[in-house]
Amino acid sequence: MLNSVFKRKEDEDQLRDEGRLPPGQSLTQKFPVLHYGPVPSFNPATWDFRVWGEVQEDKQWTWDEFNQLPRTKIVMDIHCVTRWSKFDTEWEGISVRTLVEQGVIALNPRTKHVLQNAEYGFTANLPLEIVLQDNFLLATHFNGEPITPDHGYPLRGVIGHIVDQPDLKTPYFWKGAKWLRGLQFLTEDQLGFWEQAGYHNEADIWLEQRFK
Ligand SMILES: Nc1nc2c(c(=O)[nH]1)N[C@H]1C(S)=C(S)[C@@H](COP(=O)(O)O)O[C@H]1N2
Ligand SMILES: [Mo]
Repeated sequence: MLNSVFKRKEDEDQLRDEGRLPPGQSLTQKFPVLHYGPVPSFNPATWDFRVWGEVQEDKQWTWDEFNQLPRTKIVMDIHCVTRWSKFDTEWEGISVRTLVEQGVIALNPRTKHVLQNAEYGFTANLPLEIVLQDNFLLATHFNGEPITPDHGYPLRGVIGHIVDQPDLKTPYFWKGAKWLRGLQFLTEDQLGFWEQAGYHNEADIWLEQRFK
């Protein structure tokens, strides 16, 4: 027990030395669960994923169809605004940029923003630029296993820091919506659930943009 406390501190100091610990954050070995409201149940027969708004053609996929889309794996450090950081987390799922590159999603030239739409009307907004980066994924798997119900099963947005790509903009982890059901593409920004509640719109982890 005491050993693991010292180990945590040691690991944290090392990550700080490596420049991987953003200001005001501390390392956790756990994976805390944070959200507003209840955990929704998943029915593969009725679940769908929608893409709409400023796209040339709206899309709608069943769970089976969604799982035929090309898959990507990334390793990221994730940083929660409540001050925990978790390092070297592995996510597998669907990259929005890949869908755009392969013509599965055809954006309008004026598209600038994306609103993740989740169960119970929860939303999280990001600039299109960030959604198309390597560090944003529509994730079905965490560390090789399907995401657990608490963490967003069957699908969630994830955003984090990729060590080898330090120039990618990295917002706090709340900008990934759990129980994700669709992406709404927009010309004008629209604040998400936590952003309307006073959290920072850009939410850059290095600039410590926690609240407005
Ligand atoms: N659908 C939904 N997604 C959500 C939230 C929420 O309330 N509802 N909260 C966000 C917040 S504030 C955080 S910190 C992360 C937490 O993810 P975790 O529970 O997997 O750690 O989920 C984000 N995604
Ligand atoms: Mo959060």
